[in-house]
Amino acid sequence: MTGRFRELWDEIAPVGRDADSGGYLRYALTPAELRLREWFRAQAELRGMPVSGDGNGNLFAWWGDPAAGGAVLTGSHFDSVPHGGAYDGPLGIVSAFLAVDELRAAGVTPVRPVVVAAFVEEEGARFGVPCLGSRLLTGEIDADRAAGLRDAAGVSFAEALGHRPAGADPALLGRFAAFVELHVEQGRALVDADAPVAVGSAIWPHGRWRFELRGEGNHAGTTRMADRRDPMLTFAFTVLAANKEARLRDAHATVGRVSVEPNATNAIPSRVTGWLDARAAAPETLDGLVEAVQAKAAERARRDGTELTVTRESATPLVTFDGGLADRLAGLLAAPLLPTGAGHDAGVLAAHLPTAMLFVRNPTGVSHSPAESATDDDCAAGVVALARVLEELACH
Ligand code: HGY
Ligand code: MN
Ligand code: MN
Repeated sequence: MTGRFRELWDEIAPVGRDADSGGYLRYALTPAELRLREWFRAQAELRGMPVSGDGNGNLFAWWGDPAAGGAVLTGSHFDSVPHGGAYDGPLGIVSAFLAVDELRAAGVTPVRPVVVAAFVEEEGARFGVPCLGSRLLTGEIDADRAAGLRDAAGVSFAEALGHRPAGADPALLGRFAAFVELHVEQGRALVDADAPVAVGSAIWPHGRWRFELRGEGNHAGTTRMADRRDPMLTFAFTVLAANKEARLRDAHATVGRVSVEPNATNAIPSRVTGWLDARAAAPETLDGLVEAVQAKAAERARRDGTELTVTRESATPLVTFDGGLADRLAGLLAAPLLPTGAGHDAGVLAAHLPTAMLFVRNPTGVSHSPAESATDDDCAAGVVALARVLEELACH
């Protein structure tokens, strides 16, 4: 299996890879991701698996009758964060096709369809809302709101998709009996546990908040410090407050994205916009963290004479995966159960059908970075584990 994994992996590894950073630029519905979607269709065709869409940009390759119910869905996403790792997303799709091959080679014929999915815009790196495809399929985001989301160049999701997204598809969703997403681990728990594969137990509640700070643009050289209303000052304080409040709560807070207007070395900014990514093991901890950061930012804005607007752009509640299914798969695979702070399409679908996750060991533990890694042997172990899970769920 290791050789077959490497052979298939090498087909997509160069797609969207930045030569300088070694990271990936695979934004949803851009040329790199579109090439991966074509690769998906070709792989499905090679296996005689008809591909259908849901009108939202998600793709589904069917092993079995697309009209039949009780299907077992697996797969993940192709899109990446800017200069992201190779495995976050694509590993789940490549592994799904190889797991189908594994079952067929063993002469297994499922009694219900097995479906490989590629969800669109899981990272939210282009249109700002993570898990956009799975939220559309499940009706967790309004199709008109999704249609109007715009990328940095002002292109709307509907324009990129080529049409208004279809939105919720309860009939399609109702044909799935379970969803299993295999994903590279985004941490080092499996390294510490010395295990190649784990079963997901939960996803931390998390969300994204946009902090818009407005002040008075002015000349850097002629404006006295006492006369300034500098939003960068309030923003810098907010970032430090987020860091401190997260540490006090053993939570996670990140400000990794900021935009400055006019963004000139010799001009005091008129506006600074920063995005807070906040996550915590418990909902009340997350709420307390975000409230504290907002309060500190507002208090500092008053001192700086700047104006603050905070907008929640996305939120994912605590996801506890189907306990019966997680325990059953952990027993089947003799694998540990593992919570994660990372969001996934599985976290969205978990509210709509029995859902499980498999994690594959990442020796560096690093993700959303070119340093993300996984060994071919562990990826092969992931495929074998996924094949066993699909057989367990689709053959009985
Ligand atoms: O941000 C996340 O947790 C996921 O990688 N989209
Ligand atoms: Mn990711
Ligand atoms: Mn992912």
